[in-house]
Amino acid sequence: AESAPWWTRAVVYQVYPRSFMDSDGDGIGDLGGILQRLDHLTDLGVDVLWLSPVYPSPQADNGYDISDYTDIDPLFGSLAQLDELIAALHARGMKLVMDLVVNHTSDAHPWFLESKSSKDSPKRDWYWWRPPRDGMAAGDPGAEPTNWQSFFSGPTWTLDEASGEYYLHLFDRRQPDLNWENPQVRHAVYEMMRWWLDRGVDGFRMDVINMISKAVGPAGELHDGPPIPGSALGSGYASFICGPRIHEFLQEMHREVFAGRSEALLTVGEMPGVTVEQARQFTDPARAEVDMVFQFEHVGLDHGTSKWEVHPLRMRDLKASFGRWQTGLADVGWNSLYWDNHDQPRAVSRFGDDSPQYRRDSATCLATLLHLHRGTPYVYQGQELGMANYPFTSLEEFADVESLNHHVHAVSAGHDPAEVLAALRTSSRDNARTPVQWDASPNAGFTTGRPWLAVNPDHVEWNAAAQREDQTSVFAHYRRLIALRHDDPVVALGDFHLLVPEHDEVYAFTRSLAGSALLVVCNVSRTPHDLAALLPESVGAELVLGNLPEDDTAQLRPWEARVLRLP
Ligand code: ISL
Repeated sequence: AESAPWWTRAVVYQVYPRSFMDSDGDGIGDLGGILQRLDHLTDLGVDVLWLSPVYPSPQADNGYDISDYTDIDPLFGSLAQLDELIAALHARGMKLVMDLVVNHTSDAHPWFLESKSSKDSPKRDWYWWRPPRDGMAAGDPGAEPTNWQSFFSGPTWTLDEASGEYYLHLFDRRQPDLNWENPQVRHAVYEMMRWWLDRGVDGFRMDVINMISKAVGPAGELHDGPPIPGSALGSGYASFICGPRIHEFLQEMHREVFAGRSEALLTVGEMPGVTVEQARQFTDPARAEVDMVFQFEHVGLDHGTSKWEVHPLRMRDLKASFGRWQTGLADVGWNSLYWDNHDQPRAVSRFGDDSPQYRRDSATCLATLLHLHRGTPYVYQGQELGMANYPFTSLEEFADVESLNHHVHAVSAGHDPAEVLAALRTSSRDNARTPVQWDASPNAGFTTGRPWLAVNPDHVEWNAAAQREDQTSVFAHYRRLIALRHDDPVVALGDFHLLVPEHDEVYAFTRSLAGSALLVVCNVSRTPHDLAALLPESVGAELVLGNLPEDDTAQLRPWEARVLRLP
């Protein structure tokens, strides 16, 4: 156990800077604000801060569209403040992981401006430029080089009128994809990464890193994907999710950037669509690629044909999915564990029960369930306070490019605007992006100005100031879960074994290591369950951590979670 990497015992806290804390009254969170709130992280006990992008950016996708990789956007502060943050975190025994967004840049990045300037530009080949489809004229409907649909609606190709060619963007048109086939691109990225590590950062969260390799033929051919039902477009997944050179690129990156210093670092690759088998390869230490990946299977279980059509999560599906990931990465590789991030609606509203009666209990129950799995847990800002989805009522309240693009496309395709709005309300990423609720004052202590996105009105009750004083709060429960991982090697490293896989309302498993074992039981429903009948081994076991006041009955109360030590 002593020889296991440090991040097997660590908990990561994600800061989405624009919504964390505003120090200068412009309504947008900033580095100064993070520096003011470091005690919150220390008190919670987290080990690593992952900072979403703070680089210069036109902010088309809130910083995931970068126009300069080696500076800080004045909106957020300065390089000097970033240095201050690194030093302050290190002084508190925490590490800083930066977001690395290198599948694409902003269309305002000098590389793209140069690439776009002419077909003969030395940087033309740094991005994916293609002529219209054979026999078609630039701008004709369907003349795009492939039929791929963008993650943010519409085609993945935008025409540049001046050259008559299209450029590729898997996301918004203001996020052109870099061409990783070009070694100059790769080496420019590696140089930038070394520059940040030399500055003191402790690793990277790599944005959609499994999309950097595209399936491209010897003459530059790209291929249409299967049509998407009800759309003129197709899915390009087979061409860009874990493409043919992905392992080669990550291994090269490791050699060029991390070699010799990887042990102190944390690298996590964000990988939509990754399978367990692929993740096992990505995270096999012997292959030297990344430490762990963010997989998406569990956050897709409640999706219909798209993320905009959701149904309630079936607990058996979650168990089967988590179970396969736990087993698949048991002897080789490592899991990351998350419910929430800046792209997902709030878990307490989505998988829990955010009614007044059960909000606290379901938030702490879901937290216990996740944190007791084997893997590195990630806490997204506000999750530790039980922050919930926002009560959106009109389109004007949304800011997210994905939501706004979806609305335009869905309405122009003939969908009922009221239904599109209802889908945004449930599934929009803006649910996760409302400002952190520090206290009960008018802007929740987030800003003295006008917040860029509305503060949730529930902040008068749900806020950090109230919870820090309260030993029964969501915050206090997270603190105990994090301490437990630090203190108990069974939590960090124990083998996982799923129990009662078919049960719809009780999620149970054991963790065991060197003769020591924990039993974790979570009632993910409003119905009480007879624990002794369901899991007789629980009778008489010592309670290590629970989310409700201790009682000696064998009734598992609504949304109750217990961590028990087996004799
Ligand atoms: O958010 C999603 C689903 O609603 C995903 O499709 C998301 O776009 C995908 O997980 C990739 O996310 C990352 O890259 C995007 C950026 O918008 C996200 O914020 C980021 O986490 C493009 O850089």
